[in-house]
Amino acid sequence: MAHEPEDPSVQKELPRRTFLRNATLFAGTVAGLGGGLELLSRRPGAAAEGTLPGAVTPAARPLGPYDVKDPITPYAQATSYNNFYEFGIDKADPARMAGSLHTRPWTVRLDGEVRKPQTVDIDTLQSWFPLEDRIYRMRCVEGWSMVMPWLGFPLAALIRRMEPTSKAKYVQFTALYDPKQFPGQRGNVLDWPYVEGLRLDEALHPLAFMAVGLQGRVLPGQNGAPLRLAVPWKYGFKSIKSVVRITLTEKQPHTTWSLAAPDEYGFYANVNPAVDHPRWSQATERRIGDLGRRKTLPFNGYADQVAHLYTGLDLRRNF
Ligand SMILES: Nc1nc2c(c(=O)[nH]1)N[C@H]1C(S)=C(S)[C@@H](COP(=O)(O)O)O[C@H]1N2
Ligand SMILES: [Mo]
Repeated sequence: MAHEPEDPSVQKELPRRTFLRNATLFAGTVAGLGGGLELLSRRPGAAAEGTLPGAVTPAARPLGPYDVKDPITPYAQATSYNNFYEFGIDKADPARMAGSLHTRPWTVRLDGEVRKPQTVDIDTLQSWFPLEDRIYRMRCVEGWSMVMPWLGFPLAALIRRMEPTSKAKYVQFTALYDPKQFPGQRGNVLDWPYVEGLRLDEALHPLAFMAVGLQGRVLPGQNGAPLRLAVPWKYGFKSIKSVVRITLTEKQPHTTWSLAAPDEYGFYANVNPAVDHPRWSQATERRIGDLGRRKTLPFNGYADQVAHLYTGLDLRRNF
């Protein structure tokens, strides 16, 4: 199984996608999540509970150093056009199926090369950090992109709290494995559970973020509730959803897409318009909501902030 190119000119037999088909389904998913109002009310400048649907427009606050100025992708589109293969391979499957995912109670295992391995409840984990807003670009390897207003905390804050040993060089993330909740896991379209990884210095970069909310609301199931990674300078598949385990490792961890197709998806997966996917160009992308295509930027436009992490690394070989 592989990603599909987004540009219909690449594979003409692909059906045209309808983006708004399931736009009305997200409301039930959001309302059903426990802990959500508490989470939102702890957020500085959060909207009152009553305004939950259509709440805080992140653009209404001053932009911070980690925000992009691009117009944000409408919530209805960001929550109805998704890749989340645990729910199915169609872009509409996650929104349609997300009601089967129960995100409370939920625990996250923090282990590996750390001083004190532990299993922590998601609400406790969230309470460790002040929640921040981040407006990030998200560029899928298939050639489409969105602008996502996340709510969450820097991954670095969590890793510091885990107290890495001197052997820790990488971070491995594991998503939930539960075929009862994830219909896609009843088949073997990918090896389950979905796993991802970062080098420790990448994970400690201030842009690497753990999201628990989207556009001022509790993260919907289809976007990776209750906890998902957001690494905006890498292709979207690195940003693993519905995380249950974070493990510090000495060796480079396995990652789902590079196991599935090692010649197509590398460990680094930095957005790079100069390195084409074997089956399509990565030079351009379509911003969801736009008609035309735009140029893809090196490191998804975050080169000034992250390029230094890769000095001396051949980005063609380490794609
Ligand atoms: N657990 C899990 N995480 C995942 C995926 C997945 O199939 N399973 N898909 C990835 C891909 S390919 C992309 S593009 C993004 C999409 O995130 P979004 O739906 O919130 O835009 O999630 C990533 N995280
Ligand atoms: Mo993707």
